[in-house]
Amino acid sequence: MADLLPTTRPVLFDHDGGVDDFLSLLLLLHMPHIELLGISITPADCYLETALLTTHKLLALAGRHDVEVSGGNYHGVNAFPSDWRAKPKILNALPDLINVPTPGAEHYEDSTAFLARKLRAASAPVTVLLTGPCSNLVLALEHDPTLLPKIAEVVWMGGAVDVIGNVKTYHHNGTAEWNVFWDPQAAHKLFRLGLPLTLVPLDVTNQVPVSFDFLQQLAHQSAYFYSNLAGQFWATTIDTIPAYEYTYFMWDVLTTAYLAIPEAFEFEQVELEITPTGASAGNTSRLPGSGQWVKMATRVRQDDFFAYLLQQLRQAR
Ligand code: AGV
Ligand code: CA
Repeated sequence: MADLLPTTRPVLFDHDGGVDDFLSLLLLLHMPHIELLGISITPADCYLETALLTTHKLLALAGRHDVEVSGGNYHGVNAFPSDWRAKPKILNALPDLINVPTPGAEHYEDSTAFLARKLRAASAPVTVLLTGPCSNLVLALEHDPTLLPKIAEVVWMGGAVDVIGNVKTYHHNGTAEWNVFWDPQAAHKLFRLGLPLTLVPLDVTNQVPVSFDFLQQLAHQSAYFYSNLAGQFWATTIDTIPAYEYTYFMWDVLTTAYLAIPEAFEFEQVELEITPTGASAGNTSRLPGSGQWVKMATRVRQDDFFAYLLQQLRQAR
């Protein structure tokens, strides 16, 4: 009976090459109800060449050569710190990844053109998962607004609504989250497109820091290939602890898990706007009456989330 078959959900994934972006990719590749239509990369919290390589290596390990990958050439107005961008290169040197062959990373389709092509070709509305800045998507939609109805939902790790931001730099008041701050104008535009938008902001990601306790639990099951690999990935983030402002959180991993365990979250429908310029550029603030309606995640049941991660990472390669 066809109507009893599990339905798959088509997803386009745009990430920006950070360690937790790749942990998100690991999760996504093992979600049975997700049909991954393609991957685009934003050169924000990474250097593009490195991120292309890691993406191809993880797809190769999962036997998913069918998933197409593209690279973004657009750079936002506020670059990420170079130290952060360089950091994920270490992933390609890990023993489990270093010898995984990849296609030459020098030939890639531009991510904006790629997203437009994939949306145009989609036979059903697509969920777009963004774990970096939103520029690639906004550029694609600006260029061809007829693609708007092709989007079922945009799920974005971004923003800091009722909590302080994580941008600490000159000429800024600290109210913004980095994915929004990289290209505040693009975010401002995204929030005027009227798309169904689910936001996973710092308000909720602050509830899931990468902790030694979790990493110990994960290590107890490191006989599983992906538990071991994920443990190695997370271990590279531990030097950002304990300085509070630089604690590494499961920002993108939590956002990706929303696709599988939405019931572990609490949401609030809010009207938001984005400050496009100035000392609070990238701030996501409430604007009752005339903002963009957003489904904003406000809380997550930590135990359910961590249990889900441990369960998924027990899958055999
Ligand atoms: O602001 C969170 C976003 C997430 O998409 N990124 C990291 C995650 O991939 C930026 C970021 C904030 N603090 C950071 C970040 C840190 N200490 N190191 C690297 N990136
Ligand atoms: Ca990211």
